[in-house]
Amino acid sequence: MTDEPATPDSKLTLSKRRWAAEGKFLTGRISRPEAERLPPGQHLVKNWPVLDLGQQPVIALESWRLEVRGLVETPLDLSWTAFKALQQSKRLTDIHCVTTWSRYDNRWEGVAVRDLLDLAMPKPEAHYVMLTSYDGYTTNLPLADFAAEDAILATAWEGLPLTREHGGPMRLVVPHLYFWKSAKWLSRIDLIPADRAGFWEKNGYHMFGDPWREQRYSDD
Ligand SMILES: Nc1nc2c(c(=O)[nH]1)N[C@H]1C(S)=C(S)[C@@H](COP(=O)(O)O)O[C@H]1N2
Ligand SMILES: [Mo]
Repeated sequence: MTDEPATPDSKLTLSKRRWAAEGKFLTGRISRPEAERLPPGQHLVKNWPVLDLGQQPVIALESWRLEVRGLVETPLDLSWTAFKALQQSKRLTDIHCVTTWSRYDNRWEGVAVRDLLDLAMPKPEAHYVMLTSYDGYTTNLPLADFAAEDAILATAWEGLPLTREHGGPMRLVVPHLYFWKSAKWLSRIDLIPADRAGFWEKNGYHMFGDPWREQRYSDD
């Protein structure tokens, strides 16, 4: 947060100051020794498996929208053009899927979650997010983890547009949680006061899903 807004008491400044004061958005910043890079019970793959509910929606860029709603100062309803006009960022991250495969060093491009949240400005009572996708998929996570420094709304992988099977035109990537939290074909982000279960979370998966604590199922 090096860019200081011109007006010192703008809503943006207030919002950022509040996040800093609450220590928000810090929990996802993780640097681990190389020996702990692979979470317990995981094995490395070189390919990139496809996993979803079996229905891969076709979304024309002209009709694509991303909505940010709920406990925010500024609800957003972005077209593809508006989304691509936002600050573009790159991230290099690992993937850890609950089905035990991990994949190192994925190069993503897109919009950093933090940059989107800076526009929407979460209210103080926003503590969780519910994500909804074009295939009807939902998943939940704490706002602080959604806003992790390396979380990105990705439109490209390894320099190429994200393919439809992997969630194109845009998917979320939250590297420090199991990959089921990384919604493909994301269409809507709801900021909510308390945790609610998404699709897999209702079906026995863990509410948080930390790979290093092997939080695979709700009783783990
Ligand atoms: N919209 C949507 N997102 C989704 C899913 C899904 O079924 N629908 N599956 C999740 C699961 S369980 C995993 S492991 C990853 C798989 O992403 P990939 O197919 O790109 O490997 O997407 C996650 N995001
Ligand atoms: Mo998964």
